[in-house]
Amino acid sequence: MTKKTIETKPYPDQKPGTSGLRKRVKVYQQPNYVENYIQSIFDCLEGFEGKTLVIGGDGRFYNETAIQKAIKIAAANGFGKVLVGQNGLLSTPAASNIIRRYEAFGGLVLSASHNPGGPEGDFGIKYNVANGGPAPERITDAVFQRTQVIEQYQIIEAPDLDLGAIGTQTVGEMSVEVIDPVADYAELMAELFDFDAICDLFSSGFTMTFDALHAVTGPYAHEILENRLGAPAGTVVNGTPSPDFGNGHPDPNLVYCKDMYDALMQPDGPDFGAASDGDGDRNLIIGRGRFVTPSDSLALLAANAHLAPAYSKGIAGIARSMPTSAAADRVAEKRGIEMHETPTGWKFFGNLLDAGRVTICGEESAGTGSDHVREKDGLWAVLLWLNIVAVRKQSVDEIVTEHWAAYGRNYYTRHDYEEVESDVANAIMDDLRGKLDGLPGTQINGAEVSSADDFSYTDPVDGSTAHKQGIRIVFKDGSRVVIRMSGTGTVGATLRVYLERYEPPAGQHDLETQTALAQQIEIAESLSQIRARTGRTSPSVIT
Ligand code: VG1
Ligand code: CO
Repeated sequence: MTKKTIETKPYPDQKPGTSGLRKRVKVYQQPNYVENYIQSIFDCLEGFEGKTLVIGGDGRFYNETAIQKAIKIAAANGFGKVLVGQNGLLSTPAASNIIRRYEAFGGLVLSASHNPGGPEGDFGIKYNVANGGPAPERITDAVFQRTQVIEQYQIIEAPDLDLGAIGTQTVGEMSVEVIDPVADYAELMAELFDFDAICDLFSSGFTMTFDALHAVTGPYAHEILENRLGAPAGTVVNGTPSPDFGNGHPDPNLVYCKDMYDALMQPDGPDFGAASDGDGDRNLIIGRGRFVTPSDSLALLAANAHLAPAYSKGIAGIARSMPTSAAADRVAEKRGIEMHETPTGWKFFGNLLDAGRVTICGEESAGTGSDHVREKDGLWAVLLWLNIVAVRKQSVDEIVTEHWAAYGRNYYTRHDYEEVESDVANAIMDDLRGKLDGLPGTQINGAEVSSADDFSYTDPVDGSTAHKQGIRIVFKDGSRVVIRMSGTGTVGATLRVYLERYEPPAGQHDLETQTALAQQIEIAESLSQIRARTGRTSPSVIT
C-alpha cells in the first residue's frame, strides 16, 4: 500500500449548492472528478490528523465507487479512522447521528436526495461538520475556491475494502470500521419517543403504509416500524434499497406517491401513510382522508411535540426556511417562544440548534427535524406523528382540523418550473429584482403590496450573512408570493414559486388549495411572466 500524489486539473463546475455538490453521474465519472472534490474539501479543513471521518450514502449508483475513493483519499490525508455504513449505506440523518455519537471530526454524505439514480441519474457529495450538520457557507465557499486551483491529490493505492463485512480493516495507517447503519439510529429513536404507546397503537389495529421508494429508509423502517414497534410485516413497502430506486423517482410527494395517496383517500383505506426520499431526510405524511402539507406538519409537530418524551418539557423555539408558510409562526407566537426565518437549506439551522435557541426546524420541501441530529429526518417526523396520534387517540384529520380551528389555516402551494434555460431563468429573476423597490403601495391583480425584497439573512449566533436568498412580495392582507431559483438541480434552472394565504380560525378551511390560491397564482404570473417567458402552460410539479 503506497501513498501517491497524483497531478490533476481543476473542473470549473464544482460549486456546492443548497445541499452539497449534485451532478449527473456522467459528470462524476470524469477522470479525477470525485478525487478533486474530496481533496478540495480536506484542503479546507484543519486539525483532522488522527481523527474520525464518517462516510455513507443512500446506496444509489456510484455510491460504492465514490466511497472506495473517499476512504483511500482520507487515509492518504492523515485521518485516523473511517466509520462507514455496511454496504456503503447511511441515511442522511443516521450519518448525522453517527458523527455526533462517535464525536467524529466530520462526515461525507453521498446522495442526490430525491433526484433519480442509476447511470443516467444524479449523484452528490456533501461534507458535514462535527455537529453533524451540513458545512456552513464559509466552508462550502472555500471548498469551491479550492476546486478552482487544485493541482494534486493524495491517495493510498490499495485493493478495495470489503464494505459488506461488519468489523475493522486497515488502509495504510488508517483503520476502517464497517458499522451497522441502522442500530445507533434505531436506539436514538427509542430514546426520543414513547415506543410502548406506539406499540399499543399498532396492536389496537391501527394500520399504516410506509413507502421507502426503494431507497435508503427501507432497512431503518423495517427495523423500527415492524421489528421494534410491532407493525405487521408488509407495513413497509419498497423496502429494499436499489441503485436506481427501482427505476423510480425517490421523491415523497403526491406525484410519485399517488397510489398511496389514492389508497389513503378511500373511506376504508389505512389510517396512516408515510414515505421518505432517497437519503431519508424528507417525509410525506397522509392520514386517512387528509394530506398534511409539510408547512402544516411543521406547525403541528411543534404544537404537539410535548406529547413525546424527548420534548415533554416543551420546545425552546422553532425555525423555518423563508419560503415555508407562516403556520409555525402562529404556534411560536401563542407559546411565546422564539421563531426564526432562515434561507433555504438545513445548513442555516445548525447554529440556532447548537445554541439551544430552537428545538424544531422545518422546510416546505417536506423536511422536518429537531435538535436530536443536525439534518432533517424523515423517519423522525413519521415517529413523532405516530407518537402524537397514539397519545391524542385521534385521527390525523381530526388533529389537523382542530389545529386550523385554533390557529387558522395557511393555504400553501409550490409551483416548480423545471429545466428552464438558465439564461431565461436568470433574466426573469434579474427583472424581478429590478422591480422590487417600486412595488410597495402598488396594486397587482387587486391586491396591495406592503413589502417586497430579496431575502437577506444575518445569523443571530455568529453574525454571518447570506444575500439574494429569494424574492418575497408580501400583500396587505398578509398573503405572500415568493420566487427563487433552486440550488439542487442538475440540468438547466428550476424556478420555484411559493404561494401562501392565511384564513383565520373562523374562516373557510376546506377549499381546494389551488382554488384558494388562485389570486396569488395570477399575481405571481403578472409579476414574473414565468409562463409567458418560458413558453410553459403550467408548472412541471405542483406540491
Ligand atoms: C431543495 C429544497 C430545500 C432543501 C434542499 C435539500 O433545495 O427546496 O428546502 O433543503 O432541496 O433537500 P432547492 O435549492 O432545490 O430549492 V434534500 O432532501 O434534496 O437534501
Ligand atoms: Co433528501
